[in-house]
Amino acid sequence: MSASPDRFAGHSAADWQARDSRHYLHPFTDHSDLTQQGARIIERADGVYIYDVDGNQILDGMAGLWCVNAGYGRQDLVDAATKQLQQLPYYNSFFQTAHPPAIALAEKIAELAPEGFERVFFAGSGSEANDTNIKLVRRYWDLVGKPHKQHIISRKNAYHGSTVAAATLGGMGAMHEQLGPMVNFVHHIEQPYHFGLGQGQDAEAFGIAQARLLEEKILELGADQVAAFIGEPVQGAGGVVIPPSSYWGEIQRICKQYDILLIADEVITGFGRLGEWFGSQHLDIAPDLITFAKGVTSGYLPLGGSIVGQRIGEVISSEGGEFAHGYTYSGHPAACAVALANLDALGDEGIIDRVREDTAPYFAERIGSLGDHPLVGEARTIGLMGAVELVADKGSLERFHKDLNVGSRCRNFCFENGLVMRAVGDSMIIAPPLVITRAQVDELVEKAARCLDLTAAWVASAS
Ligand code: PXG
Repeated sequence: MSASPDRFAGHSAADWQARDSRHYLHPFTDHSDLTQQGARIIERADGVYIYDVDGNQILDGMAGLWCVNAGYGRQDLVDAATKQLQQLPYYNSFFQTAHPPAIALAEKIAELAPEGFERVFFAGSGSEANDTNIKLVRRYWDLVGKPHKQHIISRKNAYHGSTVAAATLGGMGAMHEQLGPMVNFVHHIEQPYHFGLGQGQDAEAFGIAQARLLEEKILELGADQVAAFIGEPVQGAGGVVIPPSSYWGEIQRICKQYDILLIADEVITGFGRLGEWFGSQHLDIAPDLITFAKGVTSGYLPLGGSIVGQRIGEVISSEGGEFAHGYTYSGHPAACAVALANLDALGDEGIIDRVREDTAPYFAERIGSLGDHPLVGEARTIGLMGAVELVADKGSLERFHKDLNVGSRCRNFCFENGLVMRAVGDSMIIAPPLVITRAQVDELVEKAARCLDLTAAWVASAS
């Protein structure tokens, strides 16, 4: 084989931007903006830093898209993929076949998951995993003779993915508008967002009240019609909504009382983000299904899936014949091999332990200090997830007018100053790779503070 020239080297940012805007339809992107402004072309990465095609170093405060838990540039993950691609690049698990990487990964995930989770169904993404969950739940209720239990309750601003069913499960208004007539079995209740919805109320009482909205919805629909409740332990894309500590206990009481299955969507909170393998362990949640993706491979290759608890797992695997569901890439061998290497790294190198014992408390203290900034109404964290709420008036906590797009401005200042911080409206979101050090947390917070100053100056000049 002759060595091929590096087809990606030697092109300018302007060249990539022109080719990009001609041919590449991006996810969640306004293409007229893209054509005008040009995409930011990211070329390489190492540790917690990404580098654009002009060589600028940017601290990745979002771990890619909440996924690069073990950090960039890990040769062991690359080696695991290479070795598996050489040995068996693809085979499926349909029709009574299997291969070692998928079997070993299912076993490993069962070992790490909370007690009672013994089985794993693989998908290619979090969206596909949540589609799988809908079918698992349906199948379960059919097999136990309660086929009318079909409705699923979710929450506003939840993010459960982008396929038609997963977007329907999610509670993103802008996505629903483009879906048109919605799949009609999903219902959304308000979220436990204390800063946004519970100002002036005792947080724990607010948590109970928001959980009771589930009970109200179940009673409205009829418990015999409701299959499941789905929730992210901590809502991520919806703005790092950390529920009051009363919330999940009450949700679980309600699920139990009305015999409703509980799905914990751990696509973001799984694999160490909260300092435990799963967010359910950190928040004391006992779900029936756990959705995972992202951090399982630290994003090096695409992989997702559902971890199936005993109640559903025993029925699905012992009754009713074939479960008519699966994806070509369910349990892709290279993705599974990378996941195994990644989980070894997260565990054996003490990365998750360090989050729990050291970096998360430090992150809480340092991000918390941004709460003193005149533009900030609240700065909150859990594990290595954080949100900084931008407000027009620090005294009354009044928000900015939506059309000012203050959050997007702040995000742009961040990018220009070497930091990725995402904007959800006017909530600035942070979720760095789990390997971030204290010194890098300092760097992140210093850059964020500078960008808050720049944003405040821009607001003053705009008003
Ligand atoms: N569940 C949760 C909780 C997620 O955060 C998905 C499911 C879907 O996963 P896939 O692999 O199908 O994308 C996600 C994905 C953002 C953002 O802007 C968040 C996600 C994806 C894209 C953007 O915060 N989360």
